[in-house]
Amino acid sequence: MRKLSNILVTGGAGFIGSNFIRYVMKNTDFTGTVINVDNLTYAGNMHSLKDIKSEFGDKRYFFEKADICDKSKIEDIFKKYNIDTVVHFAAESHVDRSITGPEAFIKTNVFGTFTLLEVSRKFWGERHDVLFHHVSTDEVYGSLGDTGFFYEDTPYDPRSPYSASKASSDHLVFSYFHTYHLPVTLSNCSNNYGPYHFPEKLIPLMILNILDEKPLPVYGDGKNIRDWLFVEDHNSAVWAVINNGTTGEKYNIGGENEWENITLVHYLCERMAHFTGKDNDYYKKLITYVKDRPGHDRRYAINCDKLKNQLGWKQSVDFAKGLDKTIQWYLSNSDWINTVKSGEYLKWVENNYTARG
Ligand code: NAD
Ligand code: TDX
Repeated sequence: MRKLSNILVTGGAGFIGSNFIRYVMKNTDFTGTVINVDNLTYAGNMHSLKDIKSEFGDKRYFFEKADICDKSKIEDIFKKYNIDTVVHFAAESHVDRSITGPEAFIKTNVFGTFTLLEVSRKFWGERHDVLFHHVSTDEVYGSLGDTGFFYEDTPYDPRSPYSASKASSDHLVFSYFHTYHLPVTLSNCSNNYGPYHFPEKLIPLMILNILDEKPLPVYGDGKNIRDWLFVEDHNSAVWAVINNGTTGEKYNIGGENEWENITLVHYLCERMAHFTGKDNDYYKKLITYVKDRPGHDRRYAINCDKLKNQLGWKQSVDFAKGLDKTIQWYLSNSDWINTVKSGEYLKWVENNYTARG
């Protein structure tokens, strides 16, 4: 087990990063300090960490507003907090946005990761008791047909500017391991869902549109398949890797839980009807097929035996429970929803769906 003291979490105001900080502070025996570095793009939300700030703020939890591309600011943060661990979540994360505006993805996901690697290398020198953990995605492996799984040694075949930028960052991370012996680990995870998920992504978008009785846009024929994992289970896996993973290695993380989009949307409509006291099929009339996402990957499916066998990880929340928990969270957190809706989100949805027709 590694000794982690001062963990720099990038992108900690985003969906998975904020859940990670909550998981580490509340569900583990970690006694050190977390420094959240985030430049608060449209996807960053300080409201997602209100409870953490009031319980641990300025004692064991610190926030620094900074762009990961800003080398001198990141250097200052490394010095100020004597960082020994980096858990790198910060990214532009939405495939649709990468299609309409790829530049930000190259900047943050490629150049930002490079900047963090450079600062880590310089600050840590030859140290072995430090770690750079890079959080990546299963999308780097490309698209599957009806059968098969992504394994850790599946060749990379990214199809969208988003997945290409994540693939580039993965390669950079391993290049720093091989060239400079920087201690690194990497994880490639499938689709997450859960509380604090920004409502441009399928599940929270559908939940909020159902609440407003707005159309539920399903891309193409609705038969694309994703593997869904509750966000806390992703974070327990990242925690297992940074504590016990082998440097220079990558670990797949997945839910072993494949759903066709249209089947998932039907199920979501039924669960929402259950919670809002409507007839089972009431919300299904909102389902609207729209133009497909260009280059839409057909199927993702992850094999995560390495993580399970080598690090003893297992998921703790099955999909039915996790989805109900998620719906209930959105139903009881209208303050959070309102902060999100007052920002850039609404503008983007309007433009995006007008464009898609
Ligand atoms: P998100 O979009 O919800 O959050 C990203 C966060 O990064 C935001 O708080 C944003 O403000 C911050 N950020 C963006 N650019 C930055 C910059 N230049 N400097 C500093 N901060 C910046 O994303 P997420 O869904 O939480 O994803 C987190 C990570 O997990 C990403 O690396 C993503 O590729 C990966 N991932 C996500 C999923 C998923 O299903 N969401 C699955 C697998 C892997
Ligand atoms: O309105 C929608 N209608 C629809 O049919 C949206 C937003 C999505 N979809 C489809 C596209 C995908 O097949 O649903 C599926 C899931 O879409 P997203 O939620 O946008 O996720 P995806 O593109 O699969 O990528 C996600 O998982 C991997 C995250 O956004 C990435 O950051 C992560 O790396």
